[in-house]
Amino acid sequence: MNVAAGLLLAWSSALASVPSGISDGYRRITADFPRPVLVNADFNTGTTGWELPVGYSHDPRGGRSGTGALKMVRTDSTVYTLAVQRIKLIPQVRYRFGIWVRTEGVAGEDSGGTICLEFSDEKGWMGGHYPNGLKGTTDWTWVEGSVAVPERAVGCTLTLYLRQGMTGTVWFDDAKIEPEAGVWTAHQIYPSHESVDAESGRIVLASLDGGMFLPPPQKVDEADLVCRIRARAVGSSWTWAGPIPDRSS
Ligand SMILES: [Ca+2]
Repeated sequence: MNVAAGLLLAWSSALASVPSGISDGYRRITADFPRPVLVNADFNTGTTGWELPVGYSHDPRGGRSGTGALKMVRTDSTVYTLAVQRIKLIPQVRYRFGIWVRTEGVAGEDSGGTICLEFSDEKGWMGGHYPNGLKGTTDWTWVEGSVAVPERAVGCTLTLYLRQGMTGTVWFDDAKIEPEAGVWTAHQIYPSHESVDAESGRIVLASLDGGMFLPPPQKVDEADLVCRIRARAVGSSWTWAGPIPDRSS
C-alpha cells in the first residue's frame, strides 16, 4: 500500500509537539523531487525531442516575444495527430505541467488546442490528465494541469495537440513540468454526523493524497500509517501519546 489510511484519534485541536523519531518510515508529502528533463520546451531552435506527425511545424517567429514556437494547422476535421515527447517521471509523485497556447480560427465542438500528460504500463494506455484548451482566436494563454503518476506507470508522455474533430491553427511555446507537493486532505467518516463519540476514543479518517482515495482499513497497522494526528482533549487533562491505544477494549 503506497498511501495508507490515516487514522486516529482523540479529539480536539491542540496538537502536541512531535517527538524526534516519530516520523520514521513515513512518506513525506513533498515536492522535493528532481525536475524532469523536458527537451526543447521553448522551441527557440527547432523541434528536437518532439515526435511531430503531419500538421506540425516549427514557426521560427511565431512564439512568445517573437521567438520560435511549435505550430500546428488542421484543415480536415477527420485528421487527428499528436505531437509527443516521452519523459521520465517518478511513480506516485504529483506533477504540475503546462504550456502557453495561442489559437487562430479554432472551431469545433471540443475545447481546442491544449496539452495533456498520459501514462502507460506493460499492458498499454492507463489514462492521463487532460486540461481544457483554447478555441476561436486567442492571444497567449497559459494552459495547465496537475496529476499524480500512477504507481504502476512505466511510460509517460507529454502531448501538444488540437482536440479531436476540430480545425484551426494553434501555436505552442514554453512548456513546463515540475513536481509539486501532494494535496493532503482528511475527511472524518467515523463517528458520523460530525459528532465525536467520547466513549470509543476513536475517530477514523479517510485519506486523500494526490487524487487517490483510500477507504479506511478494518484494522490499522502502524506500518501502514503515513501520518499520525496527535491531539489532546480540550478542557481535560487527558493527552494521547505513543502508539494508538485500543480504548474500545
Ligand atoms: Ca519560444
